[in-house]
Amino acid sequence: MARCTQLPAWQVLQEHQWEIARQHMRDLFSADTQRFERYSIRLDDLLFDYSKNRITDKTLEHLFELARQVGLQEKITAMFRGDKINNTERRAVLHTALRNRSNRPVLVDGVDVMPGINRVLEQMRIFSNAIRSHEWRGYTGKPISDVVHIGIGGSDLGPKMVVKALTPYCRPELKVHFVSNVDEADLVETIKNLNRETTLFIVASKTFTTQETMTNALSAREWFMAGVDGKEAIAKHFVAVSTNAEKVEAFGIDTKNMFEFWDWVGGRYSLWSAIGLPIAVAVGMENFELLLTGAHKVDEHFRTEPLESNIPVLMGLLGIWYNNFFGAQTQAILPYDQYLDFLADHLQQADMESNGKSVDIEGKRLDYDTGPVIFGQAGTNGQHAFYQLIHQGSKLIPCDFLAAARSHHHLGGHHEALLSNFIAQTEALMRGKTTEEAKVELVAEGVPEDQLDMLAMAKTFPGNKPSNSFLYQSLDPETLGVLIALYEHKVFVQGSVWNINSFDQMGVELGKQLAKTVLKDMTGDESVTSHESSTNGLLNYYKSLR
Ligand code: G6Q
Repeated sequence: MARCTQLPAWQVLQEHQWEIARQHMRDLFSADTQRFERYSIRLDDLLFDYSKNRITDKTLEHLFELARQVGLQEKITAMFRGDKINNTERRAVLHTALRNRSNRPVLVDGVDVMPGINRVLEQMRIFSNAIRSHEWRGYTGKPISDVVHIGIGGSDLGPKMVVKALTPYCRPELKVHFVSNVDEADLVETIKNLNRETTLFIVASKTFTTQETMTNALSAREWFMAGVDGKEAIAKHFVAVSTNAEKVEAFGIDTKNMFEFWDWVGGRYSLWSAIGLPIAVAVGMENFELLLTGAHKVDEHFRTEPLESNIPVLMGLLGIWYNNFFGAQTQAILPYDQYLDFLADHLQQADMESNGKSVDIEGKRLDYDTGPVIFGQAGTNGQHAFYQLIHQGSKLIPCDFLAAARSHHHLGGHHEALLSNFIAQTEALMRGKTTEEAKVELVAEGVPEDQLDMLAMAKTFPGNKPSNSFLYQSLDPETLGVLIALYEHKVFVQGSVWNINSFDQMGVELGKQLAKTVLKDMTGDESVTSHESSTNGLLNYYKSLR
């Protein structure tokens, strides 16, 4: 297949970029009073406003043509159909089947995966109901008050983000904690005030071999057993989520307390599987299913909507426009919602692990930019930190703003202040402030003539900074499902254009491998000489200090 950069649409976009680079969005808005209406899409109550982008009808036409030339529609069909598009691991990619509320059969190697998915969903329902109704009791007969989810990466970030996002749907008497870092401080600080009799651990690991998770799980088991008589108690306090029954059993967890998932669920796409068990426990299975419903709605939209009105397609193509034609290296995720505090962390993994690749699906080295650096923070905090660089720095940073029209709380004034900041920021980034406008303000403030030019330059904002806005009624489980799935498919669109495998993670595997070798070298007191001088030096200095 031809490289995306060799395609006619790519060449056209390169020439078109010269034209657009000279135009200011301020003028595009003045020239077209219908710009917002034309460049925004509704998906039920969610509004996706992409009008504050450096685009014209021509840009969109060329971007859609690029999508057609890379065969995006066929690639979407192949993913939903269960083709083994994760070619390096020879796996299908079917997180969409996990939330397939239509229950339409989905075949992998000729076998429908839906009955298995429904069976695990039922197991999750029974378990989460039992914990929440106090039917499930600890070894001394007390109900569970604290659930500690032990996992890392894809087995941690998704559920952690969702549980935080849905805090208003949680019960104060049932706390869900997350431990991921192998740094003992994480586990120690989490369990230090917990009661063994009322604590339940979920050990979540696709492979059940990950160093961090297994180290934490073993220490958690030790902590638990230190105060308990008899190994049978473990069955009431440890459950596992994994694809590896053998290892789960070897750890000492009864496989009847194991929740299965499958190799066609990538870690960073696994919150919809049993990896989402802490979500079901925290907010109830009905709310977990609403989360699935929201994601399924986006799946149907992504699968069937024409390119021109397809939100993830637009998100992906706009990202490509800045990444590959304007040289933007980053993207900011800016939810104006404290409950979405971990959204940027989750999307950072989803995007950077998926599209942080330098070879195409045929194993050929790429000569163009792929995935952006994703970062972000809940608004308004970022405004008092890194927004300065977005407004006046030398880098182009496309931003995504997200907010709910309604808050879960009713303290007067807060929500209006929050949303006014969101909307004002998108306007300021787009409009900027000319030197002339800055001068007029300074003169009105009585600034002396000799400082006028210098200050006016410092207070000039170039504007023309692109942003997307997502505005919806409230952050409920279904809406959250919608938002996450939109971003998952945006990542897919970009990976499809770049012709990379968005579903393996060799960089993560490397880390897992290296840590084992170095761990071996750390034991004993003898000097290490098997690495280059810096690694030897670090190991030997560590040995001298410990
Ligand atoms: C995600 C990655 C990675 C993975 C963790 C945990 O897509 O594969 O982040 O989720 O390394 O792996 P386990 O679930 O196997 O412990």
